[in-house]
Amino acid sequence: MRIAYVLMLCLCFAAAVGTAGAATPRIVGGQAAVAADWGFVAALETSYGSQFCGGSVVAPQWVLTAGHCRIYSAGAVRVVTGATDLTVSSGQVLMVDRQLRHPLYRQPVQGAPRDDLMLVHLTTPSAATVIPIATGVKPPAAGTLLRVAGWGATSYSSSDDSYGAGTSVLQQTPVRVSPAATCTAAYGTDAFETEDMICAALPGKDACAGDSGGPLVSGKGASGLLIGVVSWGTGCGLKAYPGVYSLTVHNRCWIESTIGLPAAPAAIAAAESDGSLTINWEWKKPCAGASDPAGFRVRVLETGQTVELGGSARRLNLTGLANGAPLTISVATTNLNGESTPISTTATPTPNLVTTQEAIWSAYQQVTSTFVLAPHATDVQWRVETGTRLRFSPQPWQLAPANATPSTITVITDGLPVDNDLDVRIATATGDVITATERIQLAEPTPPKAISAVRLRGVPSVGSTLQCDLGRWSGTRPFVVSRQWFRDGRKLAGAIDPRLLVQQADAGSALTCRVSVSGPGGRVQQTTPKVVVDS
Ligand code: 4AZ
Repeated sequence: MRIAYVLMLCLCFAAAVGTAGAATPRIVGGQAAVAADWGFVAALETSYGSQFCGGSVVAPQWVLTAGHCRIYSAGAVRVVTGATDLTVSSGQVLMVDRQLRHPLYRQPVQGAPRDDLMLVHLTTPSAATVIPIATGVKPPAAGTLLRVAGWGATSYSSSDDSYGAGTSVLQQTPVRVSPAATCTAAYGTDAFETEDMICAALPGKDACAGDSGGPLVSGKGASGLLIGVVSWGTGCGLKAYPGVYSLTVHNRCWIESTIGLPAAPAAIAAAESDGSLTINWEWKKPCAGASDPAGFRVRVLETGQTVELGGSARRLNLTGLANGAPLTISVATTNLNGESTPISTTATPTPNLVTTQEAIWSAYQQVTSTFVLAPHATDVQWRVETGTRLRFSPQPWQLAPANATPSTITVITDGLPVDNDLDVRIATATGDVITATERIQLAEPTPPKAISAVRLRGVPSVGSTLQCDLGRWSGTRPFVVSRQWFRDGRKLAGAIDPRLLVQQADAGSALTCRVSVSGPGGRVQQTTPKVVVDS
C-alpha cells in the first residue's frame, strides 16, 4: 500500500501548474470558498508566511488541527484567522504559545496517524467565528454529505506521485462519508481505524497535501458542526482511496478539558495545627483522556492570601496564620483557560501552647512539671486533671503567672497519681478552650535504700562532738533527710542536728542516731550502731 503523507513545507501561491496524469485543479476538485461559510477556518503558517496546515477556531484562543501538523516549535508558527485569501492582509495574524497534541497521537503504520489531533493555543484571542465541535455522538453515517476546505495542493499526479501547488484562496468541496468497509478495504485494518477515523470522497474531489488539520464540517452555510480534521490518504481524488479524517466525536473529553475550564478538585480536608493549616485535596480526571491541570489555586478567603501550585500538588501547608479564628480555604483547579469552580472547607488554626514538658519528683507525693509555652500563648490557665485514679482532689483553674508567658509554667501537684500518669490540661483563658492535654509518664519511684551504713563518727567522750553520718543512699530523689539522737534507746528531745555535743549526762550511756530518708518512693529509717560514752 502506498500512503501519501506529504507535508507541503513551502507552498508557493503561484497558479497551479497542471501536472500530468490525474491532475485536477483546486483543493482537488473544489471551488473558491464562500468566506461567510468558513469564518472559523484557520491557516497555520511558518514565521515566513508559508501556509503548511489548516485548522478551525474552536474557542477564541484555541485552534483544532491535526497532530501531524506539529512540525515547528510554537514560537515558529503563526495562525491566520478571518481570511480566506492569504495574499490579502485581511483577518488576524496570531502568535502561538502551545501546541498540545492528542495524548494518544501515534503512527503504528507510517503515514496513517491515529488520534491525529492537536490543539493550538493562541497568545491572544481570535475574533473569528467559533465552530462547535461534534462530540459525544456517533460519527456521521456512511452516505452523509460533508464539506472540507483548505489551502493545500489543488492537484495530484498519480503517475509520479507528485502534488501540485497550494492556493492562496481557500478552496472548498463536498465529500461523502464512505462506508467503513470501503475505508478498510482501501487501506487495511492496520492503517484505517474505524474507531477514531472516517473516510470520505466524491469523484475527483478530495483534501490534499497542505489541507491537513483543516475542517471537515457538517451542515450548510455558516451553521456548521466540526466533524473531523483532514488527516491522511493515498494521493488525492483517487477513486480507490477516499481521504481520511480524524474524528472529533471520540475526543470530547480531551478537547473539552483542554479548551474549557478544568474539573474542580474532588475533595478537600484541612488539618489544624499551631498557626498553620495543612490542606489536602484530590483531583480526578473527569474522563480517561482529560488533560492534566496546569495547577491549583489555594485561597484563604478571610486574608485574601492566594497560593499558586503546580498540577501535581495535592497538599499545601499554610503557615503564619492567626490562631482561634475559623478560616475558609478554597482550592480551584487552573489551566490555560482559567480556573474551575472552587471547593472549600473551614478550619481553625489552633495554638499548641505546650511544646515540651518535663516532670520530676519534687518531694514525697509531689510532682513538678514544667511546660514550655508557645511564644503566642497568652492568658494561660492550668489545672491538674483529676481522674478517678488520682488521690488528690480536683484543683480549680489557676492563672499562670504573667511572666510565665511565653516561656514556662510550673505545675506542682499536691498528691500523686496512683498510676504515675499525670494529666495536665493547659487552656487559654479566652473562651476557656482546652488546647492541650499533656500526659506525663513518671517512672515508678523506688524507695530510699542505704548503700553504705549510717554510723557515728567522733570520740565518744564528754565534751567532744559526735557526728551522725548519713552514708550513701539510692532511690528516687529528691530525698528529705532528718535525724534524731537517742540515749539508751530514749529520744533526746530536740536533738535533731547532724552533730551532738556529748554531755556529762551521757557518761556511761549508749548513744545512737536514727536517720530518716523520705523520697517519692517512700520513707526509710536506719539507726547507727551504738556508741558508749566513757564514764
Ligand atoms: C497530506 O499529505 C494529505 N487525500 C492530506 C489528505 C490527503 C492526502 C494527503 C487525503 O496532508
